[in-house]
Amino acid sequence: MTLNPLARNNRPLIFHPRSQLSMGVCVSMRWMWIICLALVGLNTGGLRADDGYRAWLRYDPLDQVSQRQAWTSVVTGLVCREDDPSVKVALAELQMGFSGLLGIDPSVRPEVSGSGGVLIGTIDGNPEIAVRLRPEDADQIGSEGYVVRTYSNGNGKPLVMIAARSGVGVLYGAFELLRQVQTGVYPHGLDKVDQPKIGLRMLNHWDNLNRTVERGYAGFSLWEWFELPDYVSPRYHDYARLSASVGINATVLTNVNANAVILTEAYLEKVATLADVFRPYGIRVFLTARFSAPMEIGGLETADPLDPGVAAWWQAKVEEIYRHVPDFGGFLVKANSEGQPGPQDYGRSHADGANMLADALAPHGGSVMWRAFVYAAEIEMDRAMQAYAEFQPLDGTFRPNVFIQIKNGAIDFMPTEPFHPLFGAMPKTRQTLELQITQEYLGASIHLAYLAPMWKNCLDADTRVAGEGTTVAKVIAGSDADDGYLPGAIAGVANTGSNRNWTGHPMAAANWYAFGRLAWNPDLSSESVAEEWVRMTFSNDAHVVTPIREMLMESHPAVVDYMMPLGLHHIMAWDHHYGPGPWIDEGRPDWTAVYYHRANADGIGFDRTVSGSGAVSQYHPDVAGIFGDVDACPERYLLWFHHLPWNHPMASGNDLWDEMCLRYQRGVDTVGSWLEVWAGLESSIDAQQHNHVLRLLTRQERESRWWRDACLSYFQAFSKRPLPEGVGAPGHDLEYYRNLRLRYVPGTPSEQ
Ligand code: GCW
Repeated sequence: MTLNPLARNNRPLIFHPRSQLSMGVCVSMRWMWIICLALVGLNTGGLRADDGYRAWLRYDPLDQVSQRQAWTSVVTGLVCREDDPSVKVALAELQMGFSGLLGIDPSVRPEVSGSGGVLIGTIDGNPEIAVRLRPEDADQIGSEGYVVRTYSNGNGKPLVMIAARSGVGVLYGAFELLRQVQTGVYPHGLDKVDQPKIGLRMLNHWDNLNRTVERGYAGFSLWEWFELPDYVSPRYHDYARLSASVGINATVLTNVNANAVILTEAYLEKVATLADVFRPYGIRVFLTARFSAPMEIGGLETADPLDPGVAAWWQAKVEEIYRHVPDFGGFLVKANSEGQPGPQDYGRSHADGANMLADALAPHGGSVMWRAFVYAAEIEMDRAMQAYAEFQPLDGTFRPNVFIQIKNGAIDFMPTEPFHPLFGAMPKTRQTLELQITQEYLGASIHLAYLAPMWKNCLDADTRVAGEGTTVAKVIAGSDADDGYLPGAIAGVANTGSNRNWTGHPMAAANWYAFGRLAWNPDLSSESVAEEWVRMTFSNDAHVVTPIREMLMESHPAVVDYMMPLGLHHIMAWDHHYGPGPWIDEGRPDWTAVYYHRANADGIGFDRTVSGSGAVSQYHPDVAGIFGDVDACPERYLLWFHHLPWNHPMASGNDLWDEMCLRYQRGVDTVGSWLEVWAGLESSIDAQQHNHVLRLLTRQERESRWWRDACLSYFQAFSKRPLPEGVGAPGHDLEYYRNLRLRYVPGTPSEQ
């Protein structure tokens, strides 16, 4: 079999990011490689121009000569005899990767020979693989996992094998092998057997059909709906490659604030084209379903889920979708939330609505992701308690193909939030953890905030619901055990857009990367994931890896410090959510800031203990005991659960007011310290990337002071206390900060 990925139509441009050269003009890989090496050797920074398009799949020549030689002597060819579409893209990726990393153009041959090489394929598709596997391997790789192992090939020439049960497992194995090479590993002794811990690993795009992206900060939507289905942008392939490289296996193309037009025939043809591109990469397409679609595009008088005509309409619609997309994943639904239509419009329950759609999808193998993000201003109950109150009693009433999709916390993707009490509290229902990769409340694509540590706080949180160790990660992963949780899913609201570098902030790509890696294995540490990303994106040089990894690790705590320390939440500006707005007190109460911080002359914080709103009682008693006890409550959630006097003594020895001020200052100082660190990397990082990040960090430092000054000026009016020593004085009075008005912040729905 010959497979030349460079000759395919619509091939991504990814291999030549430095220029706009298409694959067609890439005649001599060897020459290009030599030129690349020369440029790296010159190391003048200015000569190189990396626009970030390749993200972490850069495949630049390995800088360690001994490592390059070691791999070059192993990759003497690619051994593959399968025609499976996923195996083919794996092969193409390996060719592309090795061409770039090693400067070789390995040929493909059908059989293992004495000269070593990389053997790639499925267990059933190639007997040469089956004979090499260890008996225990097959049990450890499931349907999507892989074995990546180096064997001695008898005559001293090592053979690397990538084996899996499925084509997509082979693809994941290929990406794993390339990751190993990219991060500085040598071939000798390589032995990795792995499979994902969570079955469904999804991106959720909040992309509108006019290509604006709700809370999207990296340009317009990736999906060029008007050009589709005729023109198929090469970016779709590269999106799929990048996503598959971290194990993402599903994507919801459209905004949860849904438009029924996506379900019309003309759009389904476009969706089918995207699904065709994504399929070989193991990515299934889902769509958002607007609950009132039967009325809006179906001409029905009602969307009542118990109306047989409505159910029949959805059934027919689903059949139509499957004619276009045979492996369609299903629907994601935001119903009766923030003005979206839903079953409650007809006096029906969330289960009635979800089950009606689930019944339509079940015969085709599709699922419903039904969001639990519901709250209403008319309800007196603490907003943090409303989703639990609505959904928990419905446990056991949902069809097996319904997943309840729950945000990591009970309010809304705040900079820090305790885990949502629904996790583990619905043992008869599949649950999806929804994280936000896009930085709606964390500085959009302007501020550096590496989110893995925040996500880990949720994934590792011990719900205790089924005994100690019942972490959120375990709940959503589920198990086959009879008394175990049903396998669930994980979803991340995407931070990608039409910007050349995908995510706006060059460092925000780390969040796309980390989401996938943690979805694959929530047990990975944030730090190890950060390190992988830095190595793949920038360099294996310790002088680059260590400082950038440290910056990443410091970033989320720093942003929390200068925005909303000690469990403060929802004190951001109205509507666009970008800057500070602790003074917001108009409009529906649960959209104000004062509802949440409750600052007054006595103190600050939301009392959610049993003597307050009682929200702690929605957790397992052990957890409620911790959160509800002011002395046991982790400080990062203190004001989430407690209203405390300004002079409340803190662990540091400071009182609450001083501690709060010092946290704001600490955040500012941390960002300030990065400016120096980053400046020191100038000669080691591509000039374009370096300058872009430098500009953003400079703005972040300025805006961290804006947050500090605006919030402390506001809270000081209640505390009536001076700023402690070491805390910078605000440059303006409170009125100035209150009157600052930002216009046209990207991603703001009211301005789109
Ligand atoms: O965080 C809020 C956002 C809305 C979003 C909503 C949701 C898609 O401000 O823009 O709408 O959450 O998650 O549904």
